[in-house]
Amino acid sequence: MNTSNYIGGKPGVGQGPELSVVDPSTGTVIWTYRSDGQHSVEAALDAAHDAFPEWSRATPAERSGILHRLAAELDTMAEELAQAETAQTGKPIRLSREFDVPGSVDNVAFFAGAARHLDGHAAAEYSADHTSMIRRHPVGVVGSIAPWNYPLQMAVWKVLPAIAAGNTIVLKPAENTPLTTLMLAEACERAGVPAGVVNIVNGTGPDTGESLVTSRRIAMTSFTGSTAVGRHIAGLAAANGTRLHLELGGKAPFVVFDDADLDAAVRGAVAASLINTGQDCTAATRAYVHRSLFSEFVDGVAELMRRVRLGAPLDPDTDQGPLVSFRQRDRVVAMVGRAVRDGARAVTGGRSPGGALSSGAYYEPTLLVGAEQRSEIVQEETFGPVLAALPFDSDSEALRLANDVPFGLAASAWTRDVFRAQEAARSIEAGTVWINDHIPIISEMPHGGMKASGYGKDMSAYSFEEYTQVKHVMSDLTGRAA
Ligand code: TXE
Repeated sequence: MNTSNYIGGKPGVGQGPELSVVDPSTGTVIWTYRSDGQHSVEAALDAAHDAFPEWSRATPAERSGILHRLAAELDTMAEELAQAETAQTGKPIRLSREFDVPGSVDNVAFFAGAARHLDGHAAAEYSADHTSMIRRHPVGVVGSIAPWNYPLQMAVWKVLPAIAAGNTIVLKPAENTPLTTLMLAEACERAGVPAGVVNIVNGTGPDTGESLVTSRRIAMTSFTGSTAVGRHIAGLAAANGTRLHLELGGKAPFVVFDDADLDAAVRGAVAASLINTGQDCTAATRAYVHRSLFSEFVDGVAELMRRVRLGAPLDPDTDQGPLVSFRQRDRVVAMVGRAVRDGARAVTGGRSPGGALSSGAYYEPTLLVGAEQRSEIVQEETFGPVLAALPFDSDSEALRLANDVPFGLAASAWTRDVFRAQEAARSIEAGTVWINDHIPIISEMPHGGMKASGYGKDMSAYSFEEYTQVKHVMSDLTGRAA
């Protein structure tokens, strides 16, 4: 039986129910493991608590040195990681090689550097007779849950800021995509991350995930996943009194004003709606286009979408692979079906391809027009290669529609007018607003949402706000204190 967890620096094999990893391009089972649920969570928490005192007192230079070695170790494993990431998710190997793996390595390198910049403030005099020191402490043992869309990057986003700030962590990856997270744990071991600092437990959400987030032995939960599960976890964390960071879904608007560079907007919309087969919480899902450009935009996007090469994930010429699972594909099929029933029209796509690809979880790039603002396809996360285009007549209408959804993770505005761009950046309720681009994601950028997209930040130095707590130390300066 295969490795199912990584606890206290050692791989382990579970005894519980069997779970499998399926290649979504063929439906073939490529890996099985047994989950140990609560048992593995308890063992991982023991290891994380044992490791915490020493790791939290390591100097910034010591932690940073180890994390730099981790970045180098992951870099040497780049091709192996890319192959495994593609095998378990179906994403094109080109994306794994050019985005998932280098993005993860860069994120580790970023936090290796950031680990040396975690200063508090000294010598603040809040009273004439005292001096104060503001210390930053790690929060303790973190219990995190990651999703399946970017398994390695999500694991890195959870683990790195936590351990760079001196915490130890127990991480549960999504049950269908555990492979690269286990490889990350092996890389930690080889890089000299002390045993117990990074622990991985695999299993389902209701079993292993809930055992982790309801444990009184964690100080904090960081969760990335669906809004429904995020809200459930928020309730569990509140009952448990644990700190919480939530990155939930998105429904990013893509606003094209009448002075936009239309070619750039068309190319941008296709790239941003199809990134990772649309299984990206920042993907463009709603294009609001000024009525004067609408039909040209629709024609341009449809034309480029039709040219997208669907194919085997390992083929370097493939632009788009299958969705991560048949369940996810069926979800998209059902959602687009309801949209069409409610009056939308697929200008292109709107179906699974036939022929050789029919045995995989494929779905064609899809452009919808005619959807109502209040309809499900415009309001709810789709997580598939689907873009709905809607016309608007005035700037104020565009900005109102952009904000008229429950989510607020990411958005873009396309215009050559600096004042319009600034107004959009100010008005759109989203954690990230891109101007004349949509999708770049860089380690320095704070990533996180507003509204139903959650709160708190992944990546960037801002993530240390989640993973550290502030302590005030006040000293008498007079020697005359009572
Ligand atoms: O997510 P889940 P699913 C959205 C996207 C997608 C939808 C459903 O719209 O179509 O969610 O995907 C763990 N206690 N996103 O059902 O269930 C689970 O094991 C503790 C957006 O796969 O939220 C996995 O590790 N943990 C998102 C993780 O939660 C639980 C990325 C995410 O799975 C749990 C993924 C429980 N009760 C999906 N139930 C984004 N923000 O990028 C599940 N989990």
